[in-house]
Parts: sequence; C-alpha cells; structure tokens
Amino acid sequence: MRLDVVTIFPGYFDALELSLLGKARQRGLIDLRVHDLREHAHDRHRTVDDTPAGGGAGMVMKPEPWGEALDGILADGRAAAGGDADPDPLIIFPSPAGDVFTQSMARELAEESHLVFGCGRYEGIDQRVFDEYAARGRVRLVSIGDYVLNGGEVATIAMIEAIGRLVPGVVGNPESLVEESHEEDGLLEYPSYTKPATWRGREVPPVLLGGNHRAIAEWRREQRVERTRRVRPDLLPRERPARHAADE
Ligand code: JDH
Repeated sequence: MRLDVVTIFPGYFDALELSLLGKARQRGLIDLRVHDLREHAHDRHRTVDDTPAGGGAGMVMKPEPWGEALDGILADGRAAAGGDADPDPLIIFPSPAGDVFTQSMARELAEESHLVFGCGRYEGIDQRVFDEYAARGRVRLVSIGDYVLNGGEVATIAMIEAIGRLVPGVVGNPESLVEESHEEDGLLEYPSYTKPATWRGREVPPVLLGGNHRAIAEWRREQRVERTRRVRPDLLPRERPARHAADE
C-alpha cells in the first residue's frame, strides 16, 4: 500500500518509523512518503497561509501550494502504476467537519492501494482545494472524533496506524486479526491477565487458571457485556422497547 502525506510538520511522522509500521515499511508492505508543503511555496518566506476571505479570526491555508503538491503526487502515482490498472488514489483530508473514522472505515481504507493524506493547519484549507480534487477524483473529509486538534497530523497518524495494521502481512500474528474480526460484535474487550497468579495481593480470576475452556469463554463474554453496559451502553444492541397498550 502506498501512503503519501502532505504536511508543514514532516517530523510528526517520524513516529511511524517505530515498531510495527516501521517494520512493515522495511519489508516493503507499506510505502510511506511524507511531503513538506512548504517546498511548494515559492515566495521568500515560503508562505502557506493567508487571511480569511470575508474576514474573521485566524488564518486559512492558501490553495496554490496544495495544488502543486497534490498534482505532483497524483502524477507520480500514475507514473509508478506504469499504465497498470491502478485506480486513482483516495485523498483524505482530516477535518473536524468530516465523517467519523471508525474500525469499519479503517477496514475499507485498508483495501485501497494508494491513500493521500492532506494535513491542514490554522483554520483549515481553502475550500477550493477539496472541490478541485473531488471534481477530478475521490476525496473524503474524515474526523477522528469530537474534540478539537490544532491540525490534521495527529489524526493522520492515528488513521495510518489503524489502517496499516490491517494490511495483509503487517501484523505478525494474523490470529489476532482473525480473533478481532470474529469478535467485531461491537462489544468492548474482556480484561486480560498474565503471570504471576498473585500480584500485590490481587489474584488472577480463578476461572482463567482452571483450564475449563467453556467456562473461560463464558466468563469473558459476561465481562465484555458487563463492561460495555457500564462504560459504553450506546454500543449494546438496542433493547426491544416494551410494547405499550396504545401501540396495539
Ligand atoms: C484538521 C486545522 C484546526 C480546529 C473549527 C470552528 C474556529 C477548524 N477530530 C479532529 N479534531 N480536529 C481535527 C482537525 C483540526 C484541524 C485540521 C483536523 C486542520 N485544524 C482546526 C478547529 C476548527 N473551528 C470555530 N472557529 C471559530 C475553527 C480547524 C480533527 C480531525 N481529523
């Protein structure tokens, strides 16, 4: 899978060299290229922002550096595909106004052969950049959740980590992914324990040490349902509403 990232802070993406994704890069499973947007700003101060049209607080990212950076990536992607039936890349702009990123979206995106992430800063990117690339290909605005970040970099790192681990061969033990997909019933995970059996007077639940696999599976299921009811009741299947006399 090819991943291009456009940002004014390339250093953020050094984190992706570590651990899992770094190894996947070395093994050629993930081709991650980080591009500095400022290389496409040609004035003396390499300016990428300007005041908002119509007034208001803050600054907006100018369209021209984005156009040059993205055109270069798209052209290079076509050249690399070498006339192969490589579909157009999907361009993702992290945005507080985007569709919310979920595990099911990560699964869809892991099927793509080429993703491009455009990381905005300030108050965001001139709307015409989204409109231009949506007219020419596939564009998605995606949010990683309902809280405010200062730019798209941290959101992109989160998405690349979630998507990258689903690319075949990236996760060393595919059994953990198989287990995940079977368990994707929307419930939270059960609590995990390891040795020693007693730590600071706290015991591993005896059922986990008893070797009764049916009992263990049942206990884990109960834990998942109870935990979900406690902290994320919104994830539980909707209870059938009690039938009311007036409904009959
Ligand atoms: C990309 C710039 C900063 C913050 C909206 C409305 C002021 C606009 N889940 C997520 N949270 N935040 C982002 C994200 C934030 C970004 C960019 C992603 C690019 N920013 C920014 C807040 C606003 N706000 C009220 N106005 C007065 C602006 C931009 C994100 C993701 N993914």
